[in-house]
Amino acid sequence: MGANKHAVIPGALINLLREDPITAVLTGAGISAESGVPTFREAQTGLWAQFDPQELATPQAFQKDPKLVWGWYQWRRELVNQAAPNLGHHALVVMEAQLQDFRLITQNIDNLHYRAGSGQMPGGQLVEFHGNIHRTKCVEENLVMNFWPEMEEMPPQCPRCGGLLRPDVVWFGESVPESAQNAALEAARTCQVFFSIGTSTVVEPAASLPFIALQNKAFVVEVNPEPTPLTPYADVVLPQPAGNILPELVRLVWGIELNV
Ligand code: BJW
Repeated sequence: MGANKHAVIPGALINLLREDPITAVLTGAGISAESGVPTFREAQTGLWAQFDPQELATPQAFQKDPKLVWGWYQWRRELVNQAAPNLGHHALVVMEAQLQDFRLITQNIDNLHYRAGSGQMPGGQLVEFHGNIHRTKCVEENLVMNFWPEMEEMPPQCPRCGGLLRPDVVWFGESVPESAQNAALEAARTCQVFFSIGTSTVVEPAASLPFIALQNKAFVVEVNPEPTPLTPYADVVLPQPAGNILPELVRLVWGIELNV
């Protein structure tokens, strides 16, 4: 794209979206930042400031100290319950409504895309690549639960087998569920436009998705105020907060003003 790569919303992108391309979007923690949810690598506050998230989000940490890891997720669950989807999330719902084939892959576990309304229209799809903090699963039987018994002793135990319950999320060293992996790969391979929004593009296998899209000749757009390993390769870089630039994009492409 040469010299105008960093221009704010180039006409080429606006025109391309008006042609109704097959579109895939990968989001990361940055899209929820403007909802007040700290990004994964941001310092945690208060009690949690002394812990490294990269060490807590592992099966080894849970094995060593299940109460500590459960407590961290409990704190984050409360935090996301108090948060609301922001204009960035809402703009992606508009894109899903306007585009006939739109796949949204999120690395976020906070459920904010779903709460905004994503993945709920014909032709739309929401793939939770790293799970969802509002579900738990039993470490013994992998039984997934949306509700679980509150117990004095944390973490709670599986009502069926008595095994410990853990959040139904993907930790470092664990595999992404096959169905999510397949859906994301298909989206990256078949799309004509790929957006990478608010992700550091370092955690695999999600970090490979925009590069797979590039290999398959998709037009790749990055939305992130900070550079990432994808930045030098993206066709368009929009170095701004997602909550500013995505509403502007839907306004310019479809004339839709977001007043949420
Ligand atoms: C804004 C903004 C605004 C701020 N607007 N933007 C190949 C090479 C090297 C390592 C590996 C490899 N393959 C596998 C690995 C190991 C590992 C890995 O990738 N490690 C890296 C650290 C190098 N991957 C795995 O272990 C994965 N499993 C796997 O590959 O299985 C196969 C296998 C198994 C065993 C052996 C070998 C292979 C699993 C990864 C699971 C990641 N899970 C987590 C935790 C989920 C639960 C939880 O949240 O607690 O997922 S880790 C964490 O990182 C979380 C996130 O979803 C994920 C990505 O983070 P994200 O979204 O990028 O957040 P941040 O905070 O890093 O960045 C925020 C960005 O937003 C920044 O860029 C800001 O600038 C930007 N931003 N405000 C727009 N307003």
